[in-house]
Amino acid sequence: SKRKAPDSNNPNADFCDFLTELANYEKNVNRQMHKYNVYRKAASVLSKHPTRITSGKEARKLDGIGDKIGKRLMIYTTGQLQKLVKIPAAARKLVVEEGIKSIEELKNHTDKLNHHQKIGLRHHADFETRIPRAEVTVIDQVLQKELKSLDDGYIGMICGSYRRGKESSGDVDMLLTHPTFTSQSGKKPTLLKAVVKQLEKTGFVTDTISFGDSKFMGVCKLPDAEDGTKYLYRRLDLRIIPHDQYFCGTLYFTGSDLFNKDMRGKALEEGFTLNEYTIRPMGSTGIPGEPLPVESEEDIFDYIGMKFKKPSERNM
Ligand code: DCP
Ligand code: MG
Ligand code: MN
Repeated sequence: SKRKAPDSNNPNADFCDFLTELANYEKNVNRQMHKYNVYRKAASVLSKHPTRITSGKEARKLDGIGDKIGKRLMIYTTGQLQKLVKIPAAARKLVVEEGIKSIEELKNHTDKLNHHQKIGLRHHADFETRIPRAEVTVIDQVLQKELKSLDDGYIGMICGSYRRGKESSGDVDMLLTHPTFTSQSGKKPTLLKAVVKQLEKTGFVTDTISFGDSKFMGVCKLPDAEDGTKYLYRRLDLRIIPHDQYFCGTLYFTGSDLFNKDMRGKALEEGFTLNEYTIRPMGSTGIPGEPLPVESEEDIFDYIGMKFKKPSERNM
């Protein structure tokens, strides 16, 4: 991963990249969502600071940057932490507790890792490599074809950073629905199971990290292309949402996460509660009412008096 040198737009750009990297590490490897949010917030605050930060003390004066992050930033400038950031999963702990110093060494100690961490270690180099947009497009084609082969009713859309138009993605996020699955019909665990089973059968899905009734997290890989191009292993997230909740689902799953937070805040100001399933009016009692009818993402923006933003305008 490349870090930009400080530039005139953001004199702390390299610090911001570093914090974003730590944030993603906490999210993707350690699943520490709280730490992830803390780092994201710090990066965002720092990106708006007009001058180059030169000391931990100075950093700590900023809103959202505490002792720990201030210290980390200063250690980062001395280059010590740059090495540690590259090491995945339980590695940091092992580095400290067992004296294991490299990925290669760690590969001989997999007994200390759980299933999820083993997958992370096995594919750690691949997972660190961002997915070019063109490859996500090919993945989309594969997924659409397999959905169709199962049942014409499936609707699948890749959301996340890809739908926001990003030139590369950290993972692939597909949202699924099916007309026979509604909030009234109740859970249909077989619908997602059938998809994953099919994708495993074709060899496209190679690993499962976690698998619930409505959410699959795993690993996929495209078959080698005719011209010999070999693809990397990629993180794949699948979610199935009831048909009548599809647009709240696509809005949520398209993000960005910060955009979602902002929009949920605006909804609350306007007296609505918005989540990945529904938008509901908040009564004067503070108890949410019945879900409002939603026929499109535009409807959701309309309810809360917000000008519609295309996915590419949601990169916050
Ligand atoms: N999401 C959210 N809040 C979270 C996590 C996720 O609102 N804490 C939503 C918004 C994200 C979407 O889910 O855009 C997909 O999550 P990802 O972690 O895959 O994020 P992106 O796809 O946006 O970025 P990346 O390219 O890193 O995958
Ligand atoms: Mg994503
Ligand atoms: Mn994802």
